[in-house]
Amino acid sequence: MSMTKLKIGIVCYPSIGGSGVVATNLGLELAKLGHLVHFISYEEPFRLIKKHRGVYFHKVDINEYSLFKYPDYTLPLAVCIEEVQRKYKLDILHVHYAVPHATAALLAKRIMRQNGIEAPKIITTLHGTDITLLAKDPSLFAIIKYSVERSNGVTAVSQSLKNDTIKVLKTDKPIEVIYNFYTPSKISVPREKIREKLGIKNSDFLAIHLSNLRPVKRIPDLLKIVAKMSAKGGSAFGGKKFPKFKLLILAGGDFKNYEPLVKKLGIQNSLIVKQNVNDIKNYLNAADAGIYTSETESFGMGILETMSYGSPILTTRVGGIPEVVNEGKTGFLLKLGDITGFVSKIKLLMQNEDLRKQMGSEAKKIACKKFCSQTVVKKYLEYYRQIM
Ligand code: GMT
Repeated sequence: MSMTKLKIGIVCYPSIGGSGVVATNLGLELAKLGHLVHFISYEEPFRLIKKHRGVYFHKVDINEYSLFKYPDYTLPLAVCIEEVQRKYKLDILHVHYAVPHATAALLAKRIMRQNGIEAPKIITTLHGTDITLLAKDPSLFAIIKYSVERSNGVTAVSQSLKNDTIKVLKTDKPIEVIYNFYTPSKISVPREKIREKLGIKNSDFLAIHLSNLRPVKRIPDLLKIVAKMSAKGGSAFGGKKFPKFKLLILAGGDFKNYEPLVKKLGIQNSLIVKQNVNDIKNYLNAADAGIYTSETESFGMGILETMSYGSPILTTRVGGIPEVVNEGKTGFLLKLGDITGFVSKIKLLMQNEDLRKQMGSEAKKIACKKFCSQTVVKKYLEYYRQIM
């Protein structure tokens, strides 16, 4: 692969959703390889706080003109993209999440043509709900279809999402599948310390869930699983001398809407909720298994992050999840809403320490091989050159 250094623009949501995490980490990895990376968004992506060589940030200024009920983002984003292009002559503009990023990029390209500026190649990466939710909305369908089809290149984060896109957009646009990636970082607080801090005995079973708590994650299902696991005196084994079950939720959103259900189910003693934790890695490393009950998920970054620290995964067989979790090898895939199915698999892992350990190390191996930055960043670079 030729090593000419590229000038790459990255447009993404700076929020702590998976697409923002993937886009930011991709940019940082590209900069480490010597490419110049220009992030364009309304806020600095949260992992960019420390400065990195070859990484630049361009803030989109939004006009809060009082006449508008909703301040527009697409238009100022298009203007910002054109300004960046005029100054830095990007080779590639890689937008993450089609709405409204792909449309703003195409608008910017029209302004560039008007001003006699050579445009970058536009690559749109689909992340999930841009297709599975938003493109199904009649008020957005036509502009999403247009923007995806007019991009120079399109990628999807799973084969499942590629299939959804072809079906929902009724398109024959070529779509490249390039998975998400995650690079685990060094543990700074040992497992025992974290468990002690959480009041978890080493013999107890600590399940973990990491997400932005949006409705699609089906948190109520998660809480019903906890209720079944903590029936009969704190253990699902009739209170006999068995490990206690606890669930730790690392919340990237507000948990308070779920408090009434926690009270109703009486699971306060089996649940720990921590909001906006910074050192997620230390908590993932202290867990025994991950539980994810999503209704739909094009990939599931929380699942991959949990696997990366050696936990098997109990999750739903939806969307792209079966491409991330291997049934029986790195976790178990249950039917959506099958609470008892989840409970029986958790019990299985609680009673088989060796099985849990073996599945956990398999999960870590797959996470580091199939979804590591080296593999994925290389694929994106090959794709950039193919499109150029
Ligand atoms: O659509 C969302 O929920 C937001 C989006 C995001 O920005 O986190 O999540 C999607 O993109 C992630 C990164 O590619 C995927 O891991 C998530 O599975 C996907 N969410 C859904 O498909 C529901």
